[in-house]
Amino acid sequence: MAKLYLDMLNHILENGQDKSDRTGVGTRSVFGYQMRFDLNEGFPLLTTKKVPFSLIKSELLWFLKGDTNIRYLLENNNHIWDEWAFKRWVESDEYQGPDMTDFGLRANEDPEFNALYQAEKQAFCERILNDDAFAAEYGELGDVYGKQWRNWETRDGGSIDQIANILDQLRNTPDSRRIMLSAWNPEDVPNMALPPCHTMSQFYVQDGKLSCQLYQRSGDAFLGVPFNIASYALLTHLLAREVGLEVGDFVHTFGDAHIYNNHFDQVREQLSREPRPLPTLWIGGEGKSIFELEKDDIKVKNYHPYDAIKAPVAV
Ligand code: UFP
Repeated sequence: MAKLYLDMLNHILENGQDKSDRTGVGTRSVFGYQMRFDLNEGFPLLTTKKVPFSLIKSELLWFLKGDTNIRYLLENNNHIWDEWAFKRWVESDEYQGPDMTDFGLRANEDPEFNALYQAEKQAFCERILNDDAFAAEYGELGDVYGKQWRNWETRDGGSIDQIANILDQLRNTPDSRRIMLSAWNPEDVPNMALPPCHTMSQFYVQDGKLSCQLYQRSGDAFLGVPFNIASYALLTHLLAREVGLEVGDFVHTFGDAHIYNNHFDQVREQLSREPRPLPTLWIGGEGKSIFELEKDDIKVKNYHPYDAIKAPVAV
């Protein structure tokens, strides 16, 4: 697995073209790439640097519950979506604190501003946890994955539960070529802070094994992609368990696969490390449905990665 991922980094370094991008950082990029992980060879969590599985797990459980409020994530000590909620707060009329315009860029460039921003964001998170009305208003992210997966709005005012439909198809028509999960809702995209990166996936059953293919429109190969691989591998395991199938392959297909210009040193460090044996996935929670599982019901075992490698996030 690690080899497949390291090959992808190498491929982008060697064949990618320099490309400007929305964030202003600049990337080396290729258009179109694919990896295939056999989920029976171990759980594809990168070993050449430590990837925080607990964040991947609580985020996926949050999606599966159809929850779009960051409060659940904060209760699970997961801060990966904070900035998006914080942005809506500081841009609201109610916000009276210090000027937070362009906080992402400024925090990277100015240590003094960064301290102010971190304090302001921490106060925001505490208020989300402790104030119900505030959380209902400002913890809400709106039309993100959980909404599209479980409550896709229809023209007639109803909603579609794509995950329930997938489970239904896996049980009743496993040969179907229509077992799709879409997060890309063209009507909602213009109003989204971050249009879905994992846009669409398809499920496939052969010989009692469930495989999944993801089309990811945009992949930050160093920071985002290791998360995305583990997240969809976990989703495949959870869906398979729910309907009594084994797991097959996770096929990861990309549109724009890129390495940011300020990640090259980290990528070289990554490439110098020899992969270690993959961990395995344990799922407990006997009798609980996929929608009821909690973070303690899911664990990776025998995960012995190299140290984490820090890199700036492009926002
Ligand atoms: N990104 C990922 N995976 C994710 C996610 C974001 O790689 O799950 F949410 C990266 C891809 C890209 C940036 O570098 O975040 C999103 O920017 P854009 O919308 O311009 O593609």
